[in-house]
Amino acid sequence: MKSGFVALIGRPNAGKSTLLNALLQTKLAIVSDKPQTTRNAIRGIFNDEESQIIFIDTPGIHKPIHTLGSQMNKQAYAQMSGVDIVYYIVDATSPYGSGDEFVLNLIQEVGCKVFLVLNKIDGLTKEEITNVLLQWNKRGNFSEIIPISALTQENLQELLLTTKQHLEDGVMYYPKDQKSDYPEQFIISEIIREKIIYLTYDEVPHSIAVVIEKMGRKKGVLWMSCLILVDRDSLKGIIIGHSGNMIKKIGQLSRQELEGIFGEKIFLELFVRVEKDWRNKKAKLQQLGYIALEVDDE
Ligand SMILES: Nc1nc2c(ncn2[C@@H]2O[C@H](COP(=O)(O)OP(=O)(O)OP(=O)(O)O)[C@@H](O)[C@H]2O)c(=O)[nH]1
Ligand SMILES: [Mg+2]
Repeated sequence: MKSGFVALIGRPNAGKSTLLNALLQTKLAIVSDKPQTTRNAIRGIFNDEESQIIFIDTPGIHKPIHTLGSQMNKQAYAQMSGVDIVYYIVDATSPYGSGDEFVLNLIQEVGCKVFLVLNKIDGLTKEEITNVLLQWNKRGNFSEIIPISALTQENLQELLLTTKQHLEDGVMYYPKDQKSDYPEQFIISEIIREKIIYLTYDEVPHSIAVVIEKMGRKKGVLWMSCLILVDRDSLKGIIIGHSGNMIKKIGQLSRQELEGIFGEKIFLELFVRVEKDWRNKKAKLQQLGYIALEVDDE
């Protein structure tokens, strides 16, 4: 059987997490229209009769302004080595700029095959797709260039097929029925974070973190006590909202989705706490799982 590791690399908002979910046909990573949504490397394990492919979603590479941002970049860089293929995912509808050039230069240095994945082609005409393809073809050396739409799932079978053709025969790394390797608490906190990103604007989505403090079962109801961290006093009021409206909405949307995932009734308790400047505090970032313990920042 064919097996191997594929890292999904690119700038924020290129559609990496949307692609991971589409390839796995499951929501493993949260998605939003605001950049810098993904903060961790997230593994999705694809299985079929002839292959096992471990796809690794990563945070979008960007110019960091906090320690959190530089750690997110580090996580993306770390996934570029030790994999069989890097998918370099770009938004084919947005013009080429200095951010693309920066990531492209990094990508040219990786020691494995690179597929250029031109995403969001649902927004382009055939002629525009051909033009984008020709322009990108001149910019670098890619093993394959594949236009796709992660959103409409156009050309994803082609992407999978080509990927398998490039992988070697290998072993299975995970049991066949396993789709990911993160703990339950991770997806719960991510879904709550996704709802906050959806409901808030400007700096707010970037300034929050969610921690599951306690979970349990009482009288057939799964209850979760969750803490929303904000990095300054003024944001506490925004998350709570007028007469508690915002936190109520966050709770409702999160509960709806979590009940769908867990298939049972959920009671969600949300608290907000100010943790000043948490995005620049290494110990806090470690506690929140945004810095792997073995990573040395100095
Ligand atoms: N039209 C269109 N939109 C897409 C496509 N793929 C992703 N999007 C949208 O692009 C936005 C960003 O998608 P994400 O999957 O969160 O992007 P990402 O690369 O994971 O972003 P970061 O986690 O911030 O690095 C969302 O609004 C998606 O719905 C696509 O193929 N077509
Ligand atoms: Mg993402």
